Amino acid sequence: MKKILVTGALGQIGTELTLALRKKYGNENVIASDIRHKASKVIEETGPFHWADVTIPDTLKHIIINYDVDTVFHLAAILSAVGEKDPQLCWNVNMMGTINMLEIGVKHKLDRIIIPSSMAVWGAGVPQDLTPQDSVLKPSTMYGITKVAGELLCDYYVQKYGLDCRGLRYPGIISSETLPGGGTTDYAVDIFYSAIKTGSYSCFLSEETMLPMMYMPDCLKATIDLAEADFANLNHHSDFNVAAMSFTPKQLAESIRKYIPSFTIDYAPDFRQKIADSWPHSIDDSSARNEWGWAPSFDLDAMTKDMLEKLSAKHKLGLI
Ligand code: NAD
Ligand code: AKB
Repeated sequence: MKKILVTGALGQIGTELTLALRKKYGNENVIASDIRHKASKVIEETGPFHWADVTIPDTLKHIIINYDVDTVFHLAAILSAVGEKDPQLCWNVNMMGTINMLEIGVKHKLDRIIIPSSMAVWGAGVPQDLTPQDSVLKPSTMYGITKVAGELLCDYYVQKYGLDCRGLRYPGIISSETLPGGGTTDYAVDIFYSAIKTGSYSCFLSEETMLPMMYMPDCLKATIDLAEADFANLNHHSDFNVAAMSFTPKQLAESIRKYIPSFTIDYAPDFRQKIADSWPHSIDDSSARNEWGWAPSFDLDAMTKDMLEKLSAKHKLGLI
């Protein structure tokens, strides 16, 4: 990994992944790209940023040729809640973006491409507790459908063209730097901003909705560790289950109350409840642990403490 392109680099994960990769591989060696024209100050100040639409392959090829890119982290996507509001957009960005990236990978002989998947690949027909690695994939959302098809496409390109393509099924990601982009697990980020700013939160999922989640430092570690793993040791490629913790909105509120005792929460479930109900409660990630040594560091209370400290500091500075 000498020259790296990150697509969707202004998103929740892309922003922090770009910064982590720049720290590790050198600022000039990590090119950020997104369909949004204006990058955040920190992304623009620390390295190259280019506009690119993943549905238009020439915009990607241009960067790959100019910078002699050998590795791509393909993060541009439309997430579950936005995807249910505009299924065609979700299909177009997620599927065209993925196949364009894979085709470029073959034609430009890229060393490797990392394409995240999601726990949204699951739906009916699997155990919701400790959902296994190799299982029935029958999602009920357009987003989930694109994630299943994306995994299958990656595995096809591995087998047919020998392309090195890897991916992992993230649970809901919680972070303090960039707001999430329109998913069903966004409540678990929003709740912290509300706790700091107003001391109360109205949750769009019901209090007992148990979902797998992961704190951003673990997400970055998982992504970079998988990207750096020896391909020869991997039996799976595009679909590694990864897990860190599972909790309900009620349990998250209780964790926040350990630090802000007056915090209050109420529940007003909306269309996202149905999506959440179709996803696992917890995930079996033993293949990731065995094949590339995955192990998370943050549990619920450790994450809550860190999120509240980071957001309180930003709030005092008037940044949120
Ligand atoms: P996000 O919505 O925060 O960011 C996605 C980025 O893609 C945005 O900055 C957006 O501007 C950009 N984008 C949209 N359409 C584009 C296009 N046509 N061309 C180029 N860029 C475009 O998403 P995220 O949370 O950072 O997710 C990154 C990846 O991780 C996605 O594949 C997502 O499915 C996966 N994932 C995320 C989570 C999570 O909780 N954040 C969980 C599971 C999987
Ligand atoms: C979403 O809620 O859509 C994402 C995901 C789990 O893929 N956070």
